Amino acid sequence: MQRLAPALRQDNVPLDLISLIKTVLAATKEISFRVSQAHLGGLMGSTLDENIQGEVQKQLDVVANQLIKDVLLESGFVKAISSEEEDTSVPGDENGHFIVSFDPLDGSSNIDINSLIGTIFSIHEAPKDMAADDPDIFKQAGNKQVCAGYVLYGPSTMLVMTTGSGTHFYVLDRTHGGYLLVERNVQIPEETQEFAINMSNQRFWQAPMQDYIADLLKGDQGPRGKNFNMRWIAAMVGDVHRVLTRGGIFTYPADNRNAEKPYKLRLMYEANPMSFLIEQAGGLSMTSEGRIMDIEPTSIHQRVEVILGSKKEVEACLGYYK
Ligand code: FBP
Repeated sequence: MQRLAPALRQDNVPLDLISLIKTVLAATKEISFRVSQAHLGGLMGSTLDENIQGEVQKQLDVVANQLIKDVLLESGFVKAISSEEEDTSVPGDENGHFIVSFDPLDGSSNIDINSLIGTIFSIHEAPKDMAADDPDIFKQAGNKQVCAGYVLYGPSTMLVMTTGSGTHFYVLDRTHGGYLLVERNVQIPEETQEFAINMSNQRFWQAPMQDYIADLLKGDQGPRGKNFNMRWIAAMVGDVHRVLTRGGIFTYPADNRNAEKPYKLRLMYEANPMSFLIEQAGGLSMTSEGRIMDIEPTSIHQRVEVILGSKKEVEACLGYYK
């Protein structure tokens, strides 16, 4: 099996980006170990602090954030970082060629139940004409990402990544401590009979989503003429990995629980990187109004609606919004 660096060189990835990717992944190997030992190391449960999103931080959120932040800021490759666990963007090296947005541990509510969690990252080139401490340095659309990926901490630790030449699967080989390529250019089936949504929010959804899901639940007795199964891992990394592996539709739609906050998932370090991976695997990743990666960001923690997965099923869902 091919190791990471030769696999990236085969995709003509520039050497400085390969070095940055290896830097991010070095931190994920440490996180993978800490996650597996969390109970033994007293790292379960929450801290007393909240992040800027108003979420109580888990101890592992803080540990993972610090590990990634430290290796990136001392690498020399990074002009600035933005993280789910950092209130503002953090300046790095003025000569850094890249900026990195990341969710250190996605699916935090799964930590205490020993379920699937992961690290999500998104890399853009750093604007040369902006200072490292300029908060607008991250106002770049997802369609300008040069790399995106996630590491899933599950039965095996898996890396799923794209640099614009397809979406590839890697597994962390614990014998030599490196990621090995296990599947190149994964392709999402266009059709599916599997959907993922948090059904407990149903009464808060907009009418088109209510109608779309109602027709899925009618199965072969309804207008879709086939039965659909439901899955919800409550960690985007897990639900998206299932979609990349066997197809499906994953959505966190707008809802009216809180008029100030109609959306749940964050654009910069959840929706954009997942969209790059999904599109590179032949799927679609949209809001009910357009392509997620064409959204011009306004803030590093902004939230968006997400409807992604098997091409024909996402199109079917969007048909209800017309
Ligand atoms: P964080 O855990 O990083 O805050 O991410 C948000 C998230 O956990 C997603 O990974 C997941 O898809 C969603 O929230 C689950 O939402 P809910 O709690 O409504 O099931």
